[in-house]
Amino acid sequence: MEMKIREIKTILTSPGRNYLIVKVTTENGITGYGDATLNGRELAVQSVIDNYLRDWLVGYNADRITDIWQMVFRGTYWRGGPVFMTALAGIDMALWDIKGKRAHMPLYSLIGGRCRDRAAVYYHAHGTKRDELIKRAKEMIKTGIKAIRYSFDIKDMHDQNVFYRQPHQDIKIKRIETDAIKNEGMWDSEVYIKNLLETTQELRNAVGTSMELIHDVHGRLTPIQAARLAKELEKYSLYFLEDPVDSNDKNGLQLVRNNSSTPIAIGELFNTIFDCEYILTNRLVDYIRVDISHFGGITPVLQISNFADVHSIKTAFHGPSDISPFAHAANIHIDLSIPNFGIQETFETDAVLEDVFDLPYCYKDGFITITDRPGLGVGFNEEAAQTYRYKKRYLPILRDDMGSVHNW
Ligand code: CS2
Ligand code: MG
Repeated sequence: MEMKIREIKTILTSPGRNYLIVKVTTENGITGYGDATLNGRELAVQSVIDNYLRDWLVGYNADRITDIWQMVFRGTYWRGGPVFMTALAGIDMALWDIKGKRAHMPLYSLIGGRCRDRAAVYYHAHGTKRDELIKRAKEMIKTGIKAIRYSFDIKDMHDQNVFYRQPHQDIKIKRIETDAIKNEGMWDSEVYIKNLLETTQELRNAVGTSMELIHDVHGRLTPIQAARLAKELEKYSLYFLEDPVDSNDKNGLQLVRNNSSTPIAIGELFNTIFDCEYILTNRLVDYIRVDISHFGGITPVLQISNFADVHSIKTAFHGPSDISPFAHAANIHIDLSIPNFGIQETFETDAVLEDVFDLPYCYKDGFITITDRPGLGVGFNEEAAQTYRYKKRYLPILRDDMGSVHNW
């Protein structure tokens, strides 16, 4: 049925974190929302949608999601990249939201129906000190959480005022940091490996086998360091080790694989199916964890999930606090309806988020479920969103003790 796109609008909001939301409205007044948040580069994505995609896509039939996706992806010739794929993801999610609302069906029904009643999740557990982390993990077990991604800050052995920053923590630690623009930290891989092994041993002893443990290396090790680490970690039976090497280094990943049976997960930095194709066909990972907002949306995530399934690889989609509830909801609909779902990353929700978003999902005993509201099922209060003003932020930079830039 013909159902033309009448309007495409972007909304920036910051209830605790910055989010860029895309709103698509059809001629007959159905609205769909999608997530186009790219941490630190929200304004760049907004410009692609407002200055490029909007005028082009208004007037197209909103029902033809695959055609619109192909047109924007292939038709633009210079394809891919996080900014462009995030813009496309925002549109794609909004179109699926519209389709669901029109059909009066939740997304999971539209894409094949549920394969399971609930989806297993993992939370982030961070401690500035090791004993703090262990205390936190034990508290989490009591609340029913069954899997954590653990991280900690590391005190420098020579300078007690310096901490090595662990992946993506907003905790204030003394670094070379001065403001939101010059956000720089220090890094030493050997100090990190030593601390990680000690921490993992203590954590495993403390939680026993009652908790699955995940660690995110954030692509900070060389292949040989990562191979050594993954081998040493075997005895602690991690659920998976994430991004042990730079995601672009496929031969480096192969080296880790050849030397260890620790399960590996990768994918949050990939933007197209072509970025993952070699890794999946060669079974270099056990879990694929693409980010629905940076990978072009629901349409390609369904495609990559099927492709991974053919290679006996499960999913563990990226689900940090820096993507909005529209992306989280889309993840969960897919988690519930694909055969090869593994685990879903999530985070503890800040109450302020619910001033703007009416969440359709809820967590219980380490699992997540979603309501049967149509489309993505997320309610969005646009007026409330306007009151949380966007705050410009940059991602941090890491440097080693010579001052050279290191992967963050
Ligand atoms: C991390 C992310 O969740 C993860 O696995 O790697 O938190 C990542 O650091 C952020 O999304 C960056 O914005
Ligand atoms: Mg990660």
